[in-house]
Amino acid sequence: MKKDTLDYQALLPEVDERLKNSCSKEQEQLFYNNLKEAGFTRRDFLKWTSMITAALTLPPIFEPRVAKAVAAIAPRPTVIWLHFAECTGCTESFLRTINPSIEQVIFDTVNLAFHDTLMMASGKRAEEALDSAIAKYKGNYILVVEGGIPTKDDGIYLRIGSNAETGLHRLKRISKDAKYIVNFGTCSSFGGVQAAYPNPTGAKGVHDILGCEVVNVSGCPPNAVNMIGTLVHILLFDRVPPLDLSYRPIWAYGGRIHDNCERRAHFDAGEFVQEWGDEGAKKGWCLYKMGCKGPLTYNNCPRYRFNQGTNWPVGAGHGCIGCSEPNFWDTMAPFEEPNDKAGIRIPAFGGVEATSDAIGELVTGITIGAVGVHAAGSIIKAKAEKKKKEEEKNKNDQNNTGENK
Ligand code: FSX
Ligand code: SF4
Ligand code: F3S
Repeated sequence: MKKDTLDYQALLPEVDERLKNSCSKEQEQLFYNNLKEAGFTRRDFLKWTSMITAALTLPPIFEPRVAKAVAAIAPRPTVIWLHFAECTGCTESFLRTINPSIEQVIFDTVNLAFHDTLMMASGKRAEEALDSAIAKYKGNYILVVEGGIPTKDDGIYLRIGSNAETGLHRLKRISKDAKYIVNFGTCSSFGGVQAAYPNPTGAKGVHDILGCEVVNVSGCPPNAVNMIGTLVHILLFDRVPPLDLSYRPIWAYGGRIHDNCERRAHFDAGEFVQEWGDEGAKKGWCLYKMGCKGPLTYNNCPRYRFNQGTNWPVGAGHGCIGCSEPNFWDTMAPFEEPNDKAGIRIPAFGGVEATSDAIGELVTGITIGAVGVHAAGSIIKAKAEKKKKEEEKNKNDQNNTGENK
């Protein structure tokens, strides 16, 4: 059953027992050798361990345990990674980096029994490898799913492998004996681009088809930290992390983009980019008016970013398009216009709260000019009144003096 909390402190003895019984010195040695070969020191690994422990919102007492689990648990978890209707961007996001990443080194040490894109074998040999992995690790493998699954007309719009098996049949057959089902990407989580209106192939996400517990590591693509962190959680606790209503790990998707965005101060100050390449864009102002869906999107992109932490969409100058939300192709479009139906109140220039329609007028020169003229007019009027009062007072004083004479 889906859980939205876990008492990690109470799980500590269980974790220790598990590590005591399932770690191997040989495996640990092998792991550190692999790290070294990839150019990382133990210190690099410990820094990474602190990062991932914090990302998983675990207390620091778990840091050495995370390190131990990642390096030494044996046998390594078996992963069967299937592809359906998608662009393979999720695999790319995870594995295609200029230099090897620690995530890759860790992934190299899992028992990857099947991966359409990465494996050497093809055709019948690949299918045989898949069948033998399912038989050998029955009930014990982690099924990673990438891509949406066409369901219309019994799934005939996606056929895979030398037996031309439909994606729908393949998912049902292989998920049956999986211990965990982890969906990498918005396509396997919620259907993705192929499920966008009018969804001609009836594409769906895995949970909508199977109805059982899954973990949705959504994003188009998700970042590597969210993918590896979810696997690390399963490795350490032998259970899935607490999940939100959309089956996404709360540790990764519990925070809103908008609340962690580096441009947020500009939003609060009412400083918005008005058109691509304008002064505001050069100054890194908020992209809300250029369609940023950060206020509607839950993900940790501002913190962990992509391409080994280099950058993320908003950092690169485009708004968030809400790629980790269910049905974002339909609900978040048009991507370069604000979604006024969401009823988000945004601050106007100078931080005064206004509706997003009103701000359009407020930040134009005409309205600012009008406010300016009004303000200037008030000051002149006040000064004139003050002067008039002073003149009247002087006149009265003079009259009084004359009378006294
Ligand atoms: Fe979908 Fe992944 Fe978007 Fe692409 O495979 S989540 S289209 S980045 O690659 O599934
Ligand atoms: Fe950042 Fe977008 Fe929010 Fe602006 S609207 S602060 S760019 S997330
Ligand atoms: Fe996607 Fe928005 Fe992050 S578009 S990658 S959720 S910044």
